[in-house]
Amino acid sequence: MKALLIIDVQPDFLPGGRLAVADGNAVIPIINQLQPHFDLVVATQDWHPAGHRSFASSHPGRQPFDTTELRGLPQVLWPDHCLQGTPGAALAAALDQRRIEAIFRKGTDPEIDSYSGFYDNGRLKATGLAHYLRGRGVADVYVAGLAADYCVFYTAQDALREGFATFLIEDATRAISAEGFAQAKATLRIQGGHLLQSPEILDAA
Ligand code: VGL
Ligand code: ZN
Repeated sequence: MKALLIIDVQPDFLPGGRLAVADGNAVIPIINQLQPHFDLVVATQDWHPAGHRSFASSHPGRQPFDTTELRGLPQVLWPDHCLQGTPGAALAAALDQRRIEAIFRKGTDPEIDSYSGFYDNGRLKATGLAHYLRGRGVADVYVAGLAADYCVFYTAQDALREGFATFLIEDATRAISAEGFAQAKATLRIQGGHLLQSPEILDAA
């Protein structure tokens, strides 16, 4: 069984949003076209409480995109984004939600960031996604969405660690930093992940 994981396709990560990823809208029609080619489609939502420790606004004197440490882990300080229940945290209106069977929310613990759809950054708590996928007989996990160098990358890395054959669909993601994504791709290759383009799925027999 093949699953498509749609990561954080939320207005706050799209142009005009609070943590906009350049050209982020481009992933939506590709993801919509991809969905019927999978046995299972799952989405994640970044879903932060007000005052989350990953927000620069929670650290007096610090600016968005400064770096610091949180619980001993390196942490980028982000603009406030994806506040629980706000329009910026919804799934994007243009995303076809009909085939999405489950939505996993992350970043809900105010004290720790959570890039991966599987675990928080300290791997202290699981979201339940790995068990869910195994329970549905999934062996192959394809990852798409935003942002390529953060939540998509961390999700793909955890999928590998959890023993899934893992594929990152390059044209179905966009990055905050091009260098960050180049590094992420190199890391995934070393760890046994696969990189591919959507036509390889769409044009397959
Ligand atoms: C993300 C930064 C902060 C993402 C989420 O979805 O890639 N990036 N929170
Ligand atoms: Zn976040």
